[in-house]
Amino acid sequence: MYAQVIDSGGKQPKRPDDLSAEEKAFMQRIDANEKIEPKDWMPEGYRRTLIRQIGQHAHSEVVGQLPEGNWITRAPTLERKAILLAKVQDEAGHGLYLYCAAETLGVSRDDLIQRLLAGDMKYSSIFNYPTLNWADIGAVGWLVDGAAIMNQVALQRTSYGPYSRAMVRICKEESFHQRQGYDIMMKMAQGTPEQKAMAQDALNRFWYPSLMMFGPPDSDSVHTAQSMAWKIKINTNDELRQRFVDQTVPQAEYLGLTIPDDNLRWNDERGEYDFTQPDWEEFWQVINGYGPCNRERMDARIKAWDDGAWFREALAEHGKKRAQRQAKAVNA
Ligand code: BYC
Repeated sequence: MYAQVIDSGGKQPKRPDDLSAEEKAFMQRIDANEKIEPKDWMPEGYRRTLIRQIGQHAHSEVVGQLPEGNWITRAPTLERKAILLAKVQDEAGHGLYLYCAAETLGVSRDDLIQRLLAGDMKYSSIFNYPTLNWADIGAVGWLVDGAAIMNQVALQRTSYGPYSRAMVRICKEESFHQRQGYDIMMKMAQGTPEQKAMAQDALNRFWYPSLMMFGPPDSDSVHTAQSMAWKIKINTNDELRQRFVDQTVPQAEYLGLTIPDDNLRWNDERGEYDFTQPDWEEFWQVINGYGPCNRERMDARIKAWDDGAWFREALAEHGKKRAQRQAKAVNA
């Protein structure tokens, strides 16, 4: 059984009879849960899908530094500032692990970055929403990192070795990030009535954008069926979204905050929560460049790339000179 049947609006995997001998051997390895390594044969579509997903994941980590970085200078205490600084640095590190994993597929980091800056590659929709006050930093850690972990824990079992190993390390750090966000929310929720209102307002604004992080409904997902057949994705978008809701509702209750969804209720029969879907029209607008902060985020990344030009040139010159010196020493 090579291809799983999934209710996906998108591309369907090839039927077993249509696979070439190489593709059949590849699918047998996938079905046996073997990891695929960089030098192994892989279908071109598998390579392309990984470059797309890992590249977009890397970009998300790097762009994701912007909404939180915005609050480093305004953190309420020295301790909160140090914690936030460490978290934002971790995100840069996650970007680097992921760019390295993508590079094993034969694409350079520069190329991926150029594709992002040209608007040809995406990054997570969530980072196109603003962080307006300190409670938002709590909500980002709790909900955004919480959603990211839900997705990434599953991705630890992804079929491509370098991506899977990057995920193991990233997940360890993300769970610290999620807890620091929840800790901020707890302080705010137990603070003055004004602070509790700020925490509630942050939850109101970040709830639906967090649900959108898991991607469109399965019925509109272009890539899920093929990505699951290749075990690049382990779960569908809707499965992970449901898990996230089920995990987060009791956490909100513990904080004494209300999830902004009048239809949210436990469904005894299904053993999970019923909830209102996000506004999918808004999701498509945001990923197509028309969210509240898309322009600002891209301008910041373009500026960072341009400002770093002198350093990249100096590094390349230094490398050349070092190689020349080494060649001279060898020939002497
Ligand atoms: N945002 O067929 P589908 C973090 C696109 S960062 C934007 O379901 P797929 C953090 C999708 O790319 C964590 N675009 O796609 C960092 C596709 O368009 P293209 C980020 C989205 O790939 C700093 C189209 O919609 N995590 O933790 O099967 C601070 C159709 O979708 C989104 C990852 O990147 C979206 N939300 O499934 C704090 C996880 N959703 O490419 C925290 C890795 C969909 O055809 N990625 N699209 O033009 C994945 O697991 C999958 O790529 C997704 C989408 C579940 C996101």
